[in-house]
Amino acid sequence: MSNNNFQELFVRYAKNPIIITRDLPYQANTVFNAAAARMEGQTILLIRIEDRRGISHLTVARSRDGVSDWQFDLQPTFPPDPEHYPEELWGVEDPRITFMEESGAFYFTYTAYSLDGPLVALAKTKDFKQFERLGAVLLPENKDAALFPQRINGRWAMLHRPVLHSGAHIWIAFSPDLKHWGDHQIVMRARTGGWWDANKIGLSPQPLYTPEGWLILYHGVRVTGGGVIYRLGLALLDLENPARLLRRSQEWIFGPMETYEQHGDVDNVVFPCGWIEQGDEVRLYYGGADTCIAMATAHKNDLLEYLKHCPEK
Ligand code: BMA
Repeated sequence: MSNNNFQELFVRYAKNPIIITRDLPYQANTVFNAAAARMEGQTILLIRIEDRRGISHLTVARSRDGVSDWQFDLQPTFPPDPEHYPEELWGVEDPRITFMEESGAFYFTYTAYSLDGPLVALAKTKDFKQFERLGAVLLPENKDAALFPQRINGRWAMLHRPVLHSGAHIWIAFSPDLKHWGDHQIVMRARTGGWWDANKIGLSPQPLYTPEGWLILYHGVRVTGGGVIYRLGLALLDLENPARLLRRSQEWIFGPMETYEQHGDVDNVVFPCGWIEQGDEVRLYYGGADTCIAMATAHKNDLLEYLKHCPEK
């Protein structure tokens, strides 16, 4: 008998991928990396669509059950606006939504692809119909940012991922007003050498509150002779001081295994930008091979239990 029946923490939805380019109401190159939120009994995905020029925009998709019958906005919901925001010259990408309890509004970070490289921009909405831009908040080269849902010791906090001489690591920044960010500190470094998360890591979806700490899912980018592989690991940050890393998985817990994750515009990529909680279940929405959107579920308690057995840091 095979003993090869390891239980995965995240279980793929049987009918993945849940959204492909042909589902869209207009022509495009690909649909992928989507942010996720729940609003008025619906799952909202803010999906990244790359048009046939190569420029990305964001479009809203709504579904009651979060896996089928998606209603798409008929035109790009959040197109780049380089006339007023020059940093959006080559598109807007990879949003991460955080519902801010204090203002009852959804804020989302996104990557603005500027002439000088990708940078972190911020926008706000209450209904996913009208949007207010807060502009560029962090200089290039920086991406993979997401806000925490509440003030921490009086200040807003955001994880982000600048690219530096030593590699690409996850940092934290603080702000009194969501506009001006400072007090930058490294939270988690990319490992080195042969590790799956050597040299380049980045935050995946927004941080999730748990009584035991902020639950973090991050991607590691392994460079191989055959190209790069994007895989995911877990970490836990201190609730009161999220600059403090409590636990970090050694092994990756989710990686490209299915055809729709292994083959596409960019092979071997799983890239989540959003997850939502429904009871104890966490639903993870991720881009597969930069070409489709897929979903996988896990139990929050299983993720925390797994982390308890991971080393401190
Ligand atoms: C990253 C981002 C993601 C993309 C990934 C794999 O740097 O650009 O949007 O999914 O690369 O191509």
